[in-house]
Amino acid sequence: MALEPTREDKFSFGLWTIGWNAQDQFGSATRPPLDTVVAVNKLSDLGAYGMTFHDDDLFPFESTHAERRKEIDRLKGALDSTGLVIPMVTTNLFSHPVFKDGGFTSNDRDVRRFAIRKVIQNLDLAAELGAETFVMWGGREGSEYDSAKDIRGALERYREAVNLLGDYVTDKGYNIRFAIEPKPNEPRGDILLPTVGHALAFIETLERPEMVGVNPETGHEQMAGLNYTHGIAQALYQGKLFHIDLNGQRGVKFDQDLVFGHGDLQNAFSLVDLLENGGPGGTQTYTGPRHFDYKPSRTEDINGVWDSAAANMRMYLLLKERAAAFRADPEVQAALEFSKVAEINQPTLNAGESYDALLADKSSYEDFDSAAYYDGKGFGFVKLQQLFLEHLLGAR
Ligand code: GLT
Ligand code: MN
Ligand code: MN
Repeated sequence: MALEPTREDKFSFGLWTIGWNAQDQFGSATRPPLDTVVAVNKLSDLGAYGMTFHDDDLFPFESTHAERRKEIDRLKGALDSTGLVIPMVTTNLFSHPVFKDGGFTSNDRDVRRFAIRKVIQNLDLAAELGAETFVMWGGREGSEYDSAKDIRGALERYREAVNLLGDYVTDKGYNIRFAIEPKPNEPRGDILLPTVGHALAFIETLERPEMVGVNPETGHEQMAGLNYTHGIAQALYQGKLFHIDLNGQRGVKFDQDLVFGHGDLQNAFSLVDLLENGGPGGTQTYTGPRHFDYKPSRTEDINGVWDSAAANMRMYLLLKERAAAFRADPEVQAALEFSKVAEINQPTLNAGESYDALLADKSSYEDFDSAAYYDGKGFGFVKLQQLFLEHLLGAR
């Protein structure tokens, strides 16, 4: 299997990732700004198929129409000459001081109206560039102090905003779907819709739930101590995996945005196996962009930036190769069989069986040998996990 990324792999990067100049809360930039055209050309050379951006990544906040147009046209020229595409666009509702208490859910109504206008303008740009996914990461939607935010009111305003944007996209006939990106905290003390589960529940309250899905980020779920692969599996199960942000995170701490696979490698392996193989006897479960939302570490110069961009894609392809080998190994297949992994897909009741029939089935209860499960009927999960790790390590 090829480890050289191609367009068919559908790898994409945020302009804000490779373009991050490494300024953080404790220190100034260690790298100069990256020009958009240079970014597009280099991503194309590395084998990526797409780039994504926030409005403010492309042109400064409150740019004039002419300034915006100049940057949009420069981007379009680079896209035309490379064949790179813009699969997703998102709006910056978090950097400018006006959004210090959020955009859609700021306590200040004027700010909320301004935020919706900013997003509508950016939706027009997304449509112009052919983006089919519009991400909403509400990093400033939240609070530090419970006394300062009426959470039910804030959720209602969030809902109002997303409903309105759904109206706009529908009326304009844009081919765009929304993807909410959860995060538990940072920059706010507590962020609204903190996990995949919260977002999925919120989506069901919307007027057009079919237009809205999730964009889960590896590190964001792991910051909350959650299993990212489980979150992605549930999003897939509910038909809501509209986009994905891949990166690396090592445990419950600040958002590290490491290269994909440079954090919890086991979880990265199970994730790629899920996306590419869909479990035993399955097939690819997600066909959208494999989008990397990472930050090239502050220690790196521009060469390190491009090395790290390439590393994301190579990690994904290595894990994909290892996952294919894992699935093809007859010993793994025997271990999966022994562990009854596929049996979870068998309905618990027979076709057409009612609870009356279950109650009448003595083998299910009266004659069932529960004692056999004491020092017997082991599931063999540890043996299976060892095989999983040996494949991950390239030992098989
Ligand atoms: C910001 C955040 C990311 C989001 C981006 C989309 S912006 O960098 O940390 O997780 O995906 O708004
Ligand atoms: Mn992050
Ligand atoms: Mn992200």
